[in-house]
Amino acid sequence: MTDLERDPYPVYERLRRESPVAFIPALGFHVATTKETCREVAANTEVWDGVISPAGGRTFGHPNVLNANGPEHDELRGMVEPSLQPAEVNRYIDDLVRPIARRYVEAIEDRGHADLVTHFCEPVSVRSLGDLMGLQSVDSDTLREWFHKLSVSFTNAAVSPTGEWANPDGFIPGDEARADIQRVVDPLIDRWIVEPDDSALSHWLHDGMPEGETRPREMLYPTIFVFLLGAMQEPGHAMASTIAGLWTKPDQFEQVVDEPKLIPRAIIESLRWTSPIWSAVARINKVDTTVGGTFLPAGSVVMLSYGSANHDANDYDAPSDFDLTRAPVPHLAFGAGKHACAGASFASEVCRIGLEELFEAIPNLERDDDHEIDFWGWGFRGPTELHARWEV
Ligand code: 261
Repeated sequence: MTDLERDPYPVYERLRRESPVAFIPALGFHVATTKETCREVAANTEVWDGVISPAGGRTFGHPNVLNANGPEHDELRGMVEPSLQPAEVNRYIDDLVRPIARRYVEAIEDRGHADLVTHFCEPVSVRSLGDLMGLQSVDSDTLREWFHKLSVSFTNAAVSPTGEWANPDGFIPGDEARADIQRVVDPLIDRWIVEPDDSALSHWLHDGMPEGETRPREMLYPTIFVFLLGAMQEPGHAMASTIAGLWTKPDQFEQVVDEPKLIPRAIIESLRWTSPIWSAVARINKVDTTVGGTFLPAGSVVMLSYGSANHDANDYDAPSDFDLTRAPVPHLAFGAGKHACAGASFASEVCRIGLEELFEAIPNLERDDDHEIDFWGWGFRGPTELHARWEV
């Protein structure tokens, strides 16, 4: 797991060539590694249901939007979708995100240097979603700590040969975050029950419920935890990876800073180049089936390693190069099928507006090459730090 977290690409390059759907003993389940097998498993909802990895289930509990199916999934998906539909996102996103991005740029612009992960990408990401959800009273550092702890727990996937957790203590941070979250969010829910407002969580409680009733909070919490991990962390990863990708091609970086209309293209290429949800969603088959030449008896869990699928040499020339000018072959970073990302538009817009504000305020931003850029993560992936400097 440590090798995969440092750099999953070489192992996966071999898997794509030798065994596109492979059983990984250290995980206790299969991984799908090519574009074709990931797409087939994700999209064929006749055969495949949504499921989460055992470590994911241990972290979030049931029911959550990732592992619910049928009518239960329809309800949870219907609950989270209204505020995330592209037409709705377009209505509010500028007013929501631009002031947040400006505020965090203003906090660093006179300093001449910053780690952009800690001081820009993560805070813009958590504050934008936090305010949408109704968590204005929770400071950004707390939201960052929560996603980090949930992420450690969610990706604590290794099992022993006898099927026990290899590292049971790895779940402690997630347990702490969950307790903390409930302590903070319970009183907010108490208030929203009697005083609904425009926040997403207030709508999660009230929408579609009979007059005078609210959805029980036990129905909401597992999906709240899902959001407080993936939806909080990944727009920040995407923003940071876009900057890191552009820094591998200084001429393209300069071009994008000069022409902000190219930012969406850079984000799309970055989502392919370093997919934030690299290997964190899974499916389980309802009937026996064969995918990528591997026979899978009913009840097999297959992890969709989208970060690998997006480096499939059948679809992309020189897949490990970040290149703004490559033909825009669709990527799988937001998945496919019934469980495709509900927040694709929201996340992309948070990144776009964040980068617009950063490049506009600090057009002479450059990489500080006194610091290495380290990417980390197998379940979720992005740069750990991103040191920049500029003349003030
Ligand atoms: C909102 C999406 O969040 C997740 C997606 C995949 C795995 C874990 C998550 O929290």
